[in-house]
Amino acid sequence: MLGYLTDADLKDIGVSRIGDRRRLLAAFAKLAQEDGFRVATPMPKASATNPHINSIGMPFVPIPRFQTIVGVYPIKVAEYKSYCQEKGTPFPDQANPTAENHPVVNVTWHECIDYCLWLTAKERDAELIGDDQFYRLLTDLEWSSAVGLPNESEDTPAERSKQKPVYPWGPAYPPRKGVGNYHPSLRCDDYDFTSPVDAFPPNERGIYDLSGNVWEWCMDNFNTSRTYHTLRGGAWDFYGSGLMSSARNANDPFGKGTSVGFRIALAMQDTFSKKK
Ligand SMILES: [Ca+2]
Repeated sequence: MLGYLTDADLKDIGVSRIGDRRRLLAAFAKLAQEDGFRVATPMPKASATNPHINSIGMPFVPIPRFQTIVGVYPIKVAEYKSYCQEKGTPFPDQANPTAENHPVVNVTWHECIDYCLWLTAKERDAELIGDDQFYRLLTDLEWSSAVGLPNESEDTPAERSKQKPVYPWGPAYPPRKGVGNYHPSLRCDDYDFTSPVDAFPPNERGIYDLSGNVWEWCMDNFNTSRTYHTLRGGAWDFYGSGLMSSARNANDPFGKGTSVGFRIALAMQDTFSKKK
């Protein structure tokens, strides 16, 4: 289980030394500590064409190399509004024109973790997920798997950034029309700010919006200073090499931005998304 992971285990999944380990453990180590043999709860069955749909209607699909299943879309405005209403917290000012099916922005890393904890507790209470399963952000390496990158051997997201010079749409820059929502100067889409999460075709794993629209918070710290957390995917206000599949960005976990949102995953606690 998560609390007993060794440094080697954490390094294996990309959060060793760079992960906010204490926060991760405190946040998710709610697991019953009884002695004896435990049977792991099976992960929901899902495929690229037949996603698992959770209790609030979110689809999840598998990714290569990990047990984790990941959200097909970033968290939408409508979903985050429902959460804020249930929690009694104010919905963040989106600053720019948006709609219910656009990704929510202006959320801090810590607020995204709180969202994951809320959904985990909700589905555990309803006995829809086991007490060895939980929602969280994707790890940096899971995000790479989702976007189609091979295994990356560098230790930190900062060191992995832009090491593989390919874009989600192919090897050549700039993007052609209709592949994603990027900076208005590229003239490859019709959106000045965010766009609906399903405005562009999904990748071969059935995942939408990994490239462009909004940066997505990941679990991991960016580098060994442990000051900033990792962002992936580029956004509506970005162009250039920052749109590479392997590009990483970073921000203060208490910071927020009009082009920063998040995507969630359903993971196993006892292995913390150990490789298959
Ligand atoms: Ca655009």
